[in-house]
Order: sequence, then C-alpha cells, then structure tokens
Amino acid sequence: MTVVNKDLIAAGQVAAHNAQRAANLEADYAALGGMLERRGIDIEKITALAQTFAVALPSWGVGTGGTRFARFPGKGEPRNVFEKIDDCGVIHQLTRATPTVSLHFPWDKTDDPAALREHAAAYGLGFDAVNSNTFQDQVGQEQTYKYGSLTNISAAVREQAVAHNIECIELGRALGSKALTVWVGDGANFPGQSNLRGALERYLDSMRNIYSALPDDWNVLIEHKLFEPAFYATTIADWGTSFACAQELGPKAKCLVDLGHHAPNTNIEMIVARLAQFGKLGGFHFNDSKYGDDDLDSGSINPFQLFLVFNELADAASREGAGFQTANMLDQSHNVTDPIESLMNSAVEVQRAFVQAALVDRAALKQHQEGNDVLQAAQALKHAFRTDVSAILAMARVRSGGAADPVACYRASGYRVQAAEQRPAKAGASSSGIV
Ligand code: PSV
Ligand code: MN
Repeated sequence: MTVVNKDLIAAGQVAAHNAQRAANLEADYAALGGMLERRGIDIEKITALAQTFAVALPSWGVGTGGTRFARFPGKGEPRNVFEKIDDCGVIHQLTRATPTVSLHFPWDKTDDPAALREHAAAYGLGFDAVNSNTFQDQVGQEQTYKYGSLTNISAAVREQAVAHNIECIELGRALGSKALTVWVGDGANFPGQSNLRGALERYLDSMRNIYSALPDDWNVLIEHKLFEPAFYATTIADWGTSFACAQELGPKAKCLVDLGHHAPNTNIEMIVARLAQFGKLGGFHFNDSKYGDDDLDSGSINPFQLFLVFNELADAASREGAGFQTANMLDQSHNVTDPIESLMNSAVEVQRAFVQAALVDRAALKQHQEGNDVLQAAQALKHAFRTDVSAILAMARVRSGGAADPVACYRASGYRVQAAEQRPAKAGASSSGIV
C-alpha cells in the first residue's frame, strides 16, 4: 500500500465526519449484507473487492471546462500542474478510489519531473497513462497542425508530432507512467479534402516511429473518436480503425475506448467485448453523454450502460484470469460544477458499476442463455444493476481511510474557499480545463 504522508484535509476532520455517520452506515451495511446473503453473496468479499478498485484522474479535469462558446472559470482553479496534483490529492484522500493521475502534455509539462513525482507521492498518488497533444498548436512550435499532425501531408509536420509523442514517453518514464495515449483530431471537414486511405497510411507510418520508441513494458493506447474537430471524416473515427491500427503496430499497441466518442445508441459494451476477445482492449476514458462527446459526469445520464460495460469486463476477467487488465481513466469536462466534486462523484459511480457487475450471478446467467430463457437472462443483469450498493462503497471508503460521504466532507472542509484565497485568478494564466 502506498504510504501517504500528507493530508490535504485534516485527518481529524475526516474521522469526525465518519464517526457522525458510523451508526447509520453500520445499519445500512448490515441490512444489505443480509439481503446479499440470501442471494449467496458474502458482502465482505464484495467490500474487499470494492477496495481494490482504482480509476485515474485526468489532470485537465480539475480545472473548469467550457464549450466552444464560452468558459466560466470557477473559484480557486489550479494554476499549474502542482496545484492540479493537490486537487487530485483531495479527491483520492476522500474517495480512496483514484490513486493515479493521467497527465496531458504540454499542458502539464514540467522541468522537474522528480519534484512532481515526489509531490504526488506525498498524497499517495502515482501516474497513469500520459497523453500527447497534437490537436492544437503550442507556443513557439515551428509547424502548424491546422491540417493535421500524424497524418499531415508534410513530413516536417509529422516529424514534429512524432517527436512530441516521444518527448511524452520520456516525461512519462521519469514520472513512472507505463502508457502513452494518442488521440489525434486529424481528419477532413470536406469531401475531397484529403485522401482517406493516404491519411491512414501516413498515420500508421508516424505511429510506427512512436511505437519503436516505447519501452518494453509500455503500451500505446489508440483513442478513437467519431467526430470533432474533423466534421466530415476523422482518421481514427471508430474501434474498427483503431483495432486495425493496433494490429498493424504490434502487441504493445491497444485500443482505448472513450465512452463519449461514439454515435448515440452505439452498443459500447459490445465494442468492449470484441476488443477484449481479440486481446486489444487497452483502457477507457469514462464519462457520459446524451448527444455527442458531451464529456458529462460518469454515470450521470446512462448508468445502465456503464454497468453493462463493467459486466463485459467482469466476463473478460473471468475468462482471461489475473492477466486481464485495462488502464481506466476518467475524461470529463466540468463546466457548471465544482470539478473536485464531479470527479469524486464520478469515481464513485464507476466504482459502483464495477461492484454491481460483481453481483451478477454468472452461473445462472449462463444457464438462462443456454436455455434461451431471454427474460430471465435479462433479469439476471437487471437484478444486479438494481441493487443499491451505496453502503458497500461507503464502507470500502471508510475502511481504506476515506470519507463516508466525500462531497459532504469536502464541502465542510472549506478546501475550495481556501483555494480561492490562495489561488487568485490571473487572466490568461490558467492551463486548466478543456474548452
Ligand atoms: C478528445 O476529445 C479527448 O477525449 C482526448 O482524450 C483528449 O486527450 C482529451 O479529450 C482532452 O481534450
Ligand atoms: Mn478521451
């Protein structure tokens, strides 16, 4: 277990918060335990499993996001990567479900990765996949990405984009990361703008160069996205293209599924099943959406879909054994809520789906499927999904040193008020949030 030697919220405050809620939590936990026992499930085993759950925080998520129209900054936003890590530390302290942070370069670039690593470690935080950014031009950059990066017609632009990805790997190595996530906005806004096949050939060529710079124990995660910013044809638009590229590149290349990057009503859990079946499921960016890539809080719109994704992951884990692992991250934009609160809630919602999926009676489900008992098969899933596992989640948090109710504890702590005093807004200085 990671040693945490620095608390952002006084340990005594968390303990008092939990003590106030202890009797109610014990009662709810005992009632749920009795109910699960009648289903042949040992609540203690499920709670222990819940305690193993982890999802990485997106460094860019702790700043207030925005839309193409406007951004309404929040108070006390982090102004640099060290302050972002502080906010991530609070989230992990209270939820105990977010022990790693996923950084985005050059937004989070630091000259002193060792100091950043140490800063994070003091909160018990490590680093998950690092993300490259060739979807916008950076200050001082020689070539523009206006017409694409890894797929650009110009070799000089492609070289610059490849070099940036290799630099991300180097920074990630210094921080203890083990994966690079590559998402490119490359594509076309008009039919005829680019040769569709030629663009993918150039993408593969660039990716081969990045792949060859990967350390042996690293993965490169290919993130697909249906549309935006390329509104006619995105080069890596779907899981099929992502899968084909991962196959071409080799065993260290895998696919990353960002839940928001699909057309409405797409059967995302089936994509998960397919990628797992062929050994190419690398990881996730969790979020929720109603219309497109809305980057809404995980589980806020369609918690059943999130559950079904975890049901496929549980199925894959039961087939593949301990070796089956995915890199799980949140990727959300918080435009109208306090980002710390949204991220805490979202981590808990993803954890909820993970725990609910563990309640599925897999033997019964198999029997219903083999007997073509469609109704009962569907009910087997619904039964698990409808189980309110809140008491398990709260107990897991309390036992791991977190808060019974993270948002209430955070609000009572006054962390945001203090941050607003300590981090006065400076026009144009914030590198946080997605716009
Ligand atoms: C693109 O929409 C995306 O999902 C990618 O993961 C980016 O790295 C991230 O959002 C931040 O813009
Ligand atoms: Mn994403």
